[in-house]
Amino acid sequence: MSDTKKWANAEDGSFKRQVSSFRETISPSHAIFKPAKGRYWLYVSLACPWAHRTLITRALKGLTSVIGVSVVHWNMDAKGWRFLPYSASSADELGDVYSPASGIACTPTSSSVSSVTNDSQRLGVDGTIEHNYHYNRLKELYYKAHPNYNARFTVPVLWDLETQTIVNNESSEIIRILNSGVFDEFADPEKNQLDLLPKELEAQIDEINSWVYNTINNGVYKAGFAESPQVYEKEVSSVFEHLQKVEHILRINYDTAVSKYGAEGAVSKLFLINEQLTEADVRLYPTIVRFDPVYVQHFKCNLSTIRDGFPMVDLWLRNLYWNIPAFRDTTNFDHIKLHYTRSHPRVNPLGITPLGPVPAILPL
Ligand SMILES: N[C@@H](CCC(=O)N[C@@H](CS)C(=O)NCC(=O)O)C(=O)O
Repeated sequence: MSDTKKWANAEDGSFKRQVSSFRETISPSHAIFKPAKGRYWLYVSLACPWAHRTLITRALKGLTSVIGVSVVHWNMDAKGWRFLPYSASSADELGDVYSPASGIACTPTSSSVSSVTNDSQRLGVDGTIEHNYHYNRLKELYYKAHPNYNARFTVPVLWDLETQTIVNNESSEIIRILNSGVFDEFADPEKNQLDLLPKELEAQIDEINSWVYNTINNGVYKAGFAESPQVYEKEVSSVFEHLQKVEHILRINYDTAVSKYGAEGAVSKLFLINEQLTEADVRLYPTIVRFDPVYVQHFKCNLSTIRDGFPMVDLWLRNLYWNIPAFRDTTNFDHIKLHYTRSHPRVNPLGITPLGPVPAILPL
């Protein structure tokens, strides 16, 4: 739904996120959902930070040829997410469903983004068709899975093509399924060794995820959708307080890495935990990469930009984006900017998309 009123608690003006409904897993011992190549499908928005986690994890784990992807149009209108219309000619240009972002090029923002209209239908640019049933709307998949479904029609969706239902629509669980190793035998052998959630770091990762989710990932939404100045001020202060906490963690890790590898070598070792890429980085990145292009102005998180106020967070961001293809190849600044600025009429009634920042992300 594009109307943010539906999200908010009317009494105190604060934003409450709905709990996801489909919570199954995939494993060899599961009665229904067994691992297999080509059996599962992801439905995502390139704008949505929760869906972005799943695309990054799929690419990092070498699963792009195992799980296909369809991408919704960036504009979420009053009826929710939609796909590009199917036609015989669109079928000839299906796009590469096994690429990191389903064949949609992920480049820095195009300068003409502000003049793109909400009904733009550029196949493989504004989105893809729905490849499996040629549906027009994401909600049709939810109704196919559950004819009486009565909650929100959210992305990401992990779909089972065999039983034609939703396995899971909670991104934090989808990324754990993808990381769990159940698809390793089908994965790109160069990537299937990576474990984003090593047992010995699990408690530390969970601890970071918990405050990062509440105060940063969801914090920017609580600030941006607040319906009273008091709630807004409380939430935006908390966002920046916790960005400072991230800055502090990364500063310590960076100084340690500099003492071992020198200033240049340290950059590629910069992660939230030790010198290791983990789920904690994957879950923080989608929010930070959207921060300067969108959250600063659209959600009024403007006490500072990342690039001006948080040098370590910015360096961490640029390392992930420029040095690890799974992050860059799934980051589409056009979808990110167009989606937020055109899909929240209560926040931005005229739907004018700001031109900056230029560039959307600084070079390394
Ligand atoms: N808990 C879900 C949240 C997903 C979510 O809120 N997705 C938003 C896009 S960023 C959505 O699809 N909203 C559609 C709607 O609420 O109508 C997850 O992390 O997977």
